[in-house]
Amino acid sequence: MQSNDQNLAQTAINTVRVLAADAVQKANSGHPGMPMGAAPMGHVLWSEAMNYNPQNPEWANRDRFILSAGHGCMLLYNFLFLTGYPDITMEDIKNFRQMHSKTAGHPEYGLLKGVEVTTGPLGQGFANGVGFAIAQKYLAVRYNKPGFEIFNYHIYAICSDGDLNEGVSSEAASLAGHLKLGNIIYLYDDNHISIEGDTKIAFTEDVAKRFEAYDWHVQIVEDGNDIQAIAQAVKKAKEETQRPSIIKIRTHIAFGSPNKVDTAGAHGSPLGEAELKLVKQNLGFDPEKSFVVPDDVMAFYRGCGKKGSEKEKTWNELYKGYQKAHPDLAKEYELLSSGKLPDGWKEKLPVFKAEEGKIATRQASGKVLNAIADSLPSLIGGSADLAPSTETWLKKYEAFTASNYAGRNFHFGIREHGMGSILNGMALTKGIIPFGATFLIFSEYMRPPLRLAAIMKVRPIVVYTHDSIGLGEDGTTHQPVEQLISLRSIPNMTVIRPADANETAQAWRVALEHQDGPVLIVLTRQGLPVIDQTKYGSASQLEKGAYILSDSEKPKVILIATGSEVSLIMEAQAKLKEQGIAARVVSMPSWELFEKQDSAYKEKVLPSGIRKRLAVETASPLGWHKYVTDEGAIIGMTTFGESGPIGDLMKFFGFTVDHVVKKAKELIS
Ligand SMILES: Cc1ncc(C[n+]2csc(CCOP(=O)(O)OP(=O)(O)O)c2C)c(N)n1
Ligand SMILES: [Mg+2]
Repeated sequence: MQSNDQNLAQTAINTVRVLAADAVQKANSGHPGMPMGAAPMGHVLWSEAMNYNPQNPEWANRDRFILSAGHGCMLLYNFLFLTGYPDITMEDIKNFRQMHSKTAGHPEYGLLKGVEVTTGPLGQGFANGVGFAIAQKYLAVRYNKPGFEIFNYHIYAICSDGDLNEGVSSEAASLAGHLKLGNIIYLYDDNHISIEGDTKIAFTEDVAKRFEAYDWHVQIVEDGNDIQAIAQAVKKAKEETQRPSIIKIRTHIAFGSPNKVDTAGAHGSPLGEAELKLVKQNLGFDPEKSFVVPDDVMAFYRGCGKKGSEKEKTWNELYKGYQKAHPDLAKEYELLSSGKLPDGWKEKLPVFKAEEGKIATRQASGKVLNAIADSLPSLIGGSADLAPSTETWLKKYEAFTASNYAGRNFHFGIREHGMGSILNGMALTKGIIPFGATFLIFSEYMRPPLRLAAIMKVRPIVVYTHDSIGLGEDGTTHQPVEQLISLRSIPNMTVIRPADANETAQAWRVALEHQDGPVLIVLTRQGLPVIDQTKYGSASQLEKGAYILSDSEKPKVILIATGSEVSLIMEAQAKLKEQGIAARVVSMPSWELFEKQDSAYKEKVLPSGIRKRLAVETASPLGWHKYVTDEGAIIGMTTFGESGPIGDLMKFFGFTVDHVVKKAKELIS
């Protein structure tokens, strides 16, 4: 009996190998080696280690699986198909890497149910998992009650040499060890091969020692085909609750391929028809047949999937009891995990008065966050060691630490890249709205996760302060110039640069109501006047992306600005008026929100009949041409800034009332 089981397991693993090689061969593109080498660890995960229900890929207490080595996606697709996820069929396996198929060249969240996160850029999945783990810990302390451990899931990942080469895995691993995230179980596909050959050409560190130094629980499995040893190690990793676990598993890329095993050539190219036949012969399959799943293998994996359904049923019973015993908490979780927000939070948004004097938008943002925090328990976040500067600390709440997972403030450390990836993992957990913060210039250090959040249409909120040369003396290295346009160029991204304190409150409202894609709130270091809403209308118009803030009868010229430059063009408008020139002021906090408006609204704000338009923004002028027309002009930054006092900088680079007035007059003369 035992040996029958072993034979079946072996056939099952070989089925996964051959199916992966078949799909890559048919697509004539893809990565066969990784799935062939990692099939045994995949088998352990899907046949016994993980709790999942193919019938409900969104089961709240499912274990999360992340294929950090996203190129090996045929491994994931195979297991989703074989265990019975209804969203994927053999047809989809055969359509691997074809246009509009669910089985894209790297796993894509939202395209195929069961894929927890989009991966491919190496290192990201590893770090996303830390975000998933943080989210699990937060949900567990908030909602678990004695007798009702409703959230006890683990975060599994398979990561590769490439993942561990990438710096972001170090940032994330360091934080995970520090936070004692014992819910993490990572399997390292230690195959000694990456694209250029043997990993020893560039990667000779002692990975086990490295992770021990991060205070991880490290195990080594010498033979990646020994499923008992892998299963045993995973079991131990589950028992370890105080440290994240990594299991270093020595595998062989393209295992089963007589001529390509252990070669870099098997990483990212089809094996070739002839070699594929040899693989099949070698593994006991008919060399003339493709896409074969033996009946007993199918029955076995479908059985594993069914066991998962039973597990969810048991959990559902537990949850029913929880709903009775803790109705308020259950209702809260159900509301927040549905993406809705509790009633009443919007009423908590502060309204700022013009008499209050100047206030930096970062300061206003801090006030807003603290005003709404009580009513939004799902809102948690922090900064990359800049909370005092970014004003993102929730004053009534504690820090999230290894001994206090109820804390809502995160010390991400000076790890912007890691923070970005961790935010994505958090944002992918229903019931959590994460925010992060740093200086706008350091968005440079977190572009990869921002781009992935945009691809996935998930919504971390990122506060970026010190948004221009207006930060002054810190100089060129800290003064953003090209960042705004570069971020605006990412599809599905929403960039909001509010003009004053009230627009800042509205930026938070929009960010919290937005669901499909990251939102960046870009804020000043320097104080800005509060625009009088009783005189100029409500800042809630920010939701439209651009609006007429102040108009004149029959305007000859339209002044357009974002953020700190809005108050500047307001002053310019007044000066122009003194000189008998009618100007309209448009506050344009978000291009993306404006683009979503209908053409009638756009025409109202920027009528095609008024082509003399002047855009003013302390950033690269690139892209503004669209809004100013060929008869307009832009006052922007075409060079880096300089170290100096803000007043001198603004004067030197032309961000003065007189310069705006002069330019506007030039336009209409
Ligand atoms: C950030 C990033 N850089 C480069 C690549 C291109 N790339 C894909 S896989 C890979 C390395 C392959 O080595 P490994 O991670 O060990 O995977 P294996 O060959 O063992 O499957 C590289 C450089 C990538 N996907 N992501
Ligand atoms: Mg490798």
